[in-house]
Amino acid sequence: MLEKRALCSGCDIYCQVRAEVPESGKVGDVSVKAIDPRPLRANICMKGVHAPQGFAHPKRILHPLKRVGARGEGKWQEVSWDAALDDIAERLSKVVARYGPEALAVSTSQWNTQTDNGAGRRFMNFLGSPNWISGVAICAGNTAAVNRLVYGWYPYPDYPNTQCIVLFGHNPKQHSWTPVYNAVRRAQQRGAKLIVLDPRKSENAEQADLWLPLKPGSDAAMCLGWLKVILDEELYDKEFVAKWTVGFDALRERVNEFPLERVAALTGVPVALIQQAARMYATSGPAVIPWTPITDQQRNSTSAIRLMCILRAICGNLDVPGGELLHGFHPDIVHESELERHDVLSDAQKSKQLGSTTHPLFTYRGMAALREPAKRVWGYEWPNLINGCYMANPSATFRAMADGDPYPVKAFFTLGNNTLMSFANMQLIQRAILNQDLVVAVEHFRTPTAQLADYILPGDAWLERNCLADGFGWTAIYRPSQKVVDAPGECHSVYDFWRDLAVRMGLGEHFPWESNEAMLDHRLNRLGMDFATFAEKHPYHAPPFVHQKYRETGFATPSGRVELFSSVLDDLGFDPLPYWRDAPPANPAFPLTMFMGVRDDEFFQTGHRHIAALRARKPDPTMFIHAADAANSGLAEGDWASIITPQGSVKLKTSIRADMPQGVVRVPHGWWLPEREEGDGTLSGAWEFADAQICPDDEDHLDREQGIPHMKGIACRVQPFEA
Ligand SMILES: Nc1nc2c(c(=O)[nH]1)N[C@H]1C(S)=C(S)[C@@H](COP(=O)(O)OP(=O)(O)OC[C@H]3O[C@@H](n4cnc5c(=O)[nH]c(N)nc54)[C@H](O)[C@@H]3O)O[C@H]1N2
Ligand SMILES: Nc1nc2c(c(=O)[nH]1)N[C@H]1C(S)=C(S)[C@@H](COP(=O)(O)OP(=O)(O)OC[C@H]3O[C@@H](n4cnc5c(=O)[nH]c(N)nc54)[C@H](O)[C@@H]3O)O[C@H]1N2
Ligand code: SF4
Ligand SMILES: [Mo]
Repeated sequence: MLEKRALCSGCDIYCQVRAEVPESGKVGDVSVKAIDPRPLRANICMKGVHAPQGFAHPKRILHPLKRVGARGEGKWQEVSWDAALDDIAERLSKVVARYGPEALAVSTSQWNTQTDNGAGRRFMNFLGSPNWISGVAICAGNTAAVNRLVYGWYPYPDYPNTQCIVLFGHNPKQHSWTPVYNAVRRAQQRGAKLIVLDPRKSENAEQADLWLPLKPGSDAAMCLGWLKVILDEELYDKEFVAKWTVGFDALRERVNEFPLERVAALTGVPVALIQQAARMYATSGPAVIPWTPITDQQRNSTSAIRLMCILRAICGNLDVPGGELLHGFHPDIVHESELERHDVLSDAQKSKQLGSTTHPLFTYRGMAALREPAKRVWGYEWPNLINGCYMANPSATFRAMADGDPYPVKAFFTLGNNTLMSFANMQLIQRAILNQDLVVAVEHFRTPTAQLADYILPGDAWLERNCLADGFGWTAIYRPSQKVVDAPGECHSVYDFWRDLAVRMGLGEHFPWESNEAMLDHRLNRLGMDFATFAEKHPYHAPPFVHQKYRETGFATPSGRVELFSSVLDDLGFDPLPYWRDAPPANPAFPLTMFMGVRDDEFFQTGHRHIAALRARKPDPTMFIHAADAANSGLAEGDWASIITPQGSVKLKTSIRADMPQGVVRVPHGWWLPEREEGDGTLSGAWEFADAQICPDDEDHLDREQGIPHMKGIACRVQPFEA
């Protein structure tokens, strides 16, 4: 049986798997297996194994659909790919002529479509629109941007050599981010320490050397506490601090505002445990603080992420074996940042990027001071790590779409992103989409977002395309994914979408690569190989790794050092030091606190609920609650409940759990019912179950610098559901 090596994009960790090519040539007959089946080396989860059934589902869209009824009514007509793109180009041209190119906004997932190759941003840059948003605004992309402020790149943990791992909430499981789960377990088997900070006794907390049950949303305060211990007890790397940092004295002064008693009150964790953990991190290294989505989604996000950067740096963990490594670019492979061509978008258009004035951190304006340093150290001005460095602000973009403020946005493309349900304030997002002259979704299914579109274009799937992946620009390690079967019907790659549209918009000269494969060949030409040869020969390809490169080049920050005191934030008018910002005053009408999270093993985000074998394991959306809170709210196990915030309410089933602390409720992300027919006004259940309708995005719930929503600790109340 012929086998191919593919990268599963069922989630954003991209396991490399084996796929047997079926005689039928049909995706539903592909068998997907782990490359190395040994325990703790089998990088595969049930979503990878069941992916073929998902792609062969009868509801998959195989031909472009044009809306013929009202938005959301569920009336569609099949049209050809060419007819759809001709009409889209004509209507986009009208929007651009009337309102300017900035009236196009795009939202993508960026990881699940795999074949972007920088083409989306390239299209927008040549067209003239800065208004690109993505799920990466609240997942890893924003972390990457904040890390660049501190030391100029986003470091990657050296799991095989580390002696201590700190998980701030992050909770990889056997069926959630399996390779990271395996890497953490193997490090523990070697004797590495594990510290877990989580309000809940999570799966990782159960296996940790230390568990700190902090209050939701208090991670930044906890980091300030750790710094207090580490500075007071002189546990930091003095030589590194003296030679390679700026702002240490100012940082010390700020940290002194956080005596441990204050930190204990803010976090709910006893002083002795804070001390023990800080000492363990600082003394049992080399240590890693792997990326965590938890602090990507908090009111104090920028501070929390910077504080983790500062801990890494001053404890001597940057770019050393067993610590966290600054990869830089692969010198011989054309990276996506280069293909995106941020240089061609004029300064005037860049300055129109939505959110630039209010929450600028990851916008063009926020990142501008890092251009020259990036060029100096990494040889290129525009490193777009995790695609997160030059984004518009999502909330500002939805406001412009809905209300024309500060200017109208009238065309919206969503690619591999269930936009309606994937940010905060779903009420606003629906208004925003309904107010558009043109909405295009590139999708597999008629998701709640796609149901509001004018066109749904059928996307190909990971078993049906070739791709080249480098951890979204995070690492210099490239891995190929080989196409196993042909895409069915008229399913196309997102590269095809951008290129075919560019040609129709008069931008064809900027897309000389006629197919995704031609683009991949171009990206590899400096290696002297085409994609097919590369994919046969190299399960992965990486340049030799050099540690502590900063000794030669300095760091890619304005000062060339690790900026404990951020010159960039200072120039933008923000507090240049990490700080703590309290939650809004308590409201007795909302006595509990909820967080979004604890990913369902069976599904990735808003997807996968159409796959029968997975859905059978988890048929309903479920909230976790402590027994006493359930009893006080009149709820028993299995009861349907309403979870209500000032923003809205959702319906979830009650699960009484011993791992939940009293006062805290877990809300699952991304529920809708793909089996429910369209047109009943609920968008297939999204308006009953999707968490985005209870997440607010007012200023109290947005991080100041980035403007991303607080999802870890929102005041709520819970009551039995009444129809
Ligand atoms: N309210 C709220 N918002 C959130 C979160 C939350 O917890 N609450 N979580 C955030 C986080 S951590 C993340 S990572 C993001 C994730 O946001 P997204 O990356 O948008 O993830 P999904 O919800 O899986 O939506 C992906 C969509 O792409 C489609 N799709 C899958 N594969 C392909 C493909 O190969 N081609 C095409 N064309 N389409 C494909 C799927 O059918 C699905 O509808 O959401 C963020 N947004
Ligand atoms: N099966 C499956 N796997 C997935 C995904 C999926 O949808 N399904 N999604 C993938 C994606 S995109 C992401 S981003 C990751 C997310 O996965 P994780 O990184 O594991 O994050 P969550 O599952 O959201 O929450 C993890 C823990 O955070 C704790 N927590 C809640 N609030 C706080 C807080 O304020 N501070 C701290 N320190 N802890 C808190 C929760 O109790 C929970 O145990 O999972 C990835 N893996
Ligand atoms: S963890 Fe599962 S869904 Fe994610 S890439 Fe691996 S096999 Fe695919
Ligand atoms: Mo995520």
